[in-house]
Amino acid sequence: MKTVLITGATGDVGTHLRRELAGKYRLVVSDKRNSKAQKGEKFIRADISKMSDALKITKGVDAIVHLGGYSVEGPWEGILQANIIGCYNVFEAARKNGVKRIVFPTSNHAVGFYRRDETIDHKVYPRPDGRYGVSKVFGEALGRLYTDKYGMEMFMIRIGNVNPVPIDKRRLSIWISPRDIAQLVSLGIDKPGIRFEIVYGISRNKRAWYDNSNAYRLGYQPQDDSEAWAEEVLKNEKPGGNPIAEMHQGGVFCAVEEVPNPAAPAKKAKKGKKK
Ligand code: 15L
Repeated sequence: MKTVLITGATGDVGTHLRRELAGKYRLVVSDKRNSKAQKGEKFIRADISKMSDALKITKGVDAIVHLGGYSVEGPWEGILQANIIGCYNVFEAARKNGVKRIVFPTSNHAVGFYRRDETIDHKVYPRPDGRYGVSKVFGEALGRLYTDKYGMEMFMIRIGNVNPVPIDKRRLSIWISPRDIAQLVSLGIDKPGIRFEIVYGISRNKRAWYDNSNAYRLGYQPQDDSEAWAEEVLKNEKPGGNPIAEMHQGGVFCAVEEVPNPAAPAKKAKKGKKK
């Protein structure tokens, strides 16, 4: 059984993957935030913006699923520490510890400024829709370097939105179910002969904006299609909205400076004020 490190393991995607991949791999899970190890897991608390922590967590593993980082558009300092420095530290620590295979969940926001009336494949030039998108393009470029220069094996998944069900019109095009993302991540861990690949992390959605033939070529067989929820989702959709967001695949990320960060610690209620 392979030993697989999942960074950013307490986040949304990490939580789905830990459940879906339990029993398939020996999981080493790490995060900046504390978490209880589940059955069969080993938890290591680590801040990947420190190289010493990155070296510690990547020791003795067979593959890395590098989810750790800032997961939405936001202030540069947070993105710089977590997604630029943190990503570099994890890739470099992997190289130093002899870990060859990295699955890197990049994002639809690396290409978010493509229009919704376009279908794009894995070969398009990046069009990030913010600082967060740029940090994902950095991870893709760093991966390419580590393949070409050091012979490491990189599987880049431009994830749409992982959720048990699609939550709005945009997500009908980019949704991926937990079991489909788990299948794609497993493919990235186990498929022999990978050098550097980019695939889209979406289910087999009828409304997809992506030509995901590269993923299919590598053996991905998604089980789900967002269309099953389309009627209900569209019924709840409000008309209007920001025209820039509506025109582009990245949605609101194309139009604002900050998107609420799901990983942010909950703000403490002000003294004297009742919740
Ligand atoms: C992402 O890249 C984010 O990590 C996630 O939180 C969602 O916002 C997703 O994109 C999305 O576009 O829905």
